[in-house]
Amino acid sequence: MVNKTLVAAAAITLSSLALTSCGDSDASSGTDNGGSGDGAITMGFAQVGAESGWRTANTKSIQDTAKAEGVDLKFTDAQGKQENQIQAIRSYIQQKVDVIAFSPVVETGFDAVLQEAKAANIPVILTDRAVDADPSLYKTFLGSDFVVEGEKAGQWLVDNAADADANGDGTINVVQLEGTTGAAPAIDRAEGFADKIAADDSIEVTASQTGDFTRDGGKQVMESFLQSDDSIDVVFAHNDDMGLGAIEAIEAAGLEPGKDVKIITIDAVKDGMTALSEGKINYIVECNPLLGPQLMDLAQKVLDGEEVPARVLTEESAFTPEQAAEVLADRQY
Ligand code: GZL
Ligand code: ZN
Repeated sequence: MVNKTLVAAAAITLSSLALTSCGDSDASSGTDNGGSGDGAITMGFAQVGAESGWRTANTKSIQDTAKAEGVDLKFTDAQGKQENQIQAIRSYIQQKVDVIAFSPVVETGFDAVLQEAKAANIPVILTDRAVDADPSLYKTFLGSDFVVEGEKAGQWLVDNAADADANGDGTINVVQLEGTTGAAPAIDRAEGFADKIAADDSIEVTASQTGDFTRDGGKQVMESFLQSDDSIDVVFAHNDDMGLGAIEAIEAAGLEPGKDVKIITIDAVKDGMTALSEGKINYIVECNPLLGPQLMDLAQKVLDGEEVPARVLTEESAFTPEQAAEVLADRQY
């Protein structure tokens, strides 16, 4: 049986961290592996936060699928803080869940807690973002290829360079709104984008700063870019939310987003696709957040002792304004 005092102490510590947790947090109901005792899988999921439309859609997919498939899901929102994610994973180890899954807020600093999970014989599944850690510490990594996403964004700009020089000064002046510093999507999308635009030396990233994947962050950084540079042609935002914030700043500066300043973003959430269909964004590279079904399927296979691929890629596309208008109605997120 799980040691109730220990679990109670862990639960108190976690709640004092103002972590939001839902699902059945009463581990004492379980068998000695912390499971719900009726053979269902008990999964501990440590989520990054609720920073963007993508993240909330990702959370919904995981929670809805767990419910539909009878997985006993313990869920925490780390509010963007790595120490909260590590605490949550430690609490799942103490609760002896069957499997742990999480999306690492940043790439580094998870080795120790992954070692602890391995020592406790609890398999770990990475979803969405990667870690810089020994791959033997997790069973598989389910998520997008962020470098390819950055390459798709860069390639679109190279293919559309002719009308990207809005101010006609012969250079295509790009400002970049980066995702969370140290996060795999921020690092990889910047890398992929830079690789592709290198093909055209009239395209130059003249400023680049993190907006932390939030709408407000994108707006504030774009305001500062506009104050210091009146020749911006293109904004490359690592996610729709920062692109939507940039639109607010561009309009406040009396400029027309999508025309005076071209905008390229990544995610393809509903609000982004709506702005794209209105021509305020020029191109969106999709990053699929609906990882719930694949995650629960992988967890079942891992617990059945089946071999799973070390890397499972998600299917995703990219959209122009015309294409967005066609698909907007039946988008799931
Ligand atoms: C990408 C995901 C990123 C999204 C952002 O898979 O990690 O984090 O692009 C989200 O919207 O905040
Ligand atoms: Zn120009």
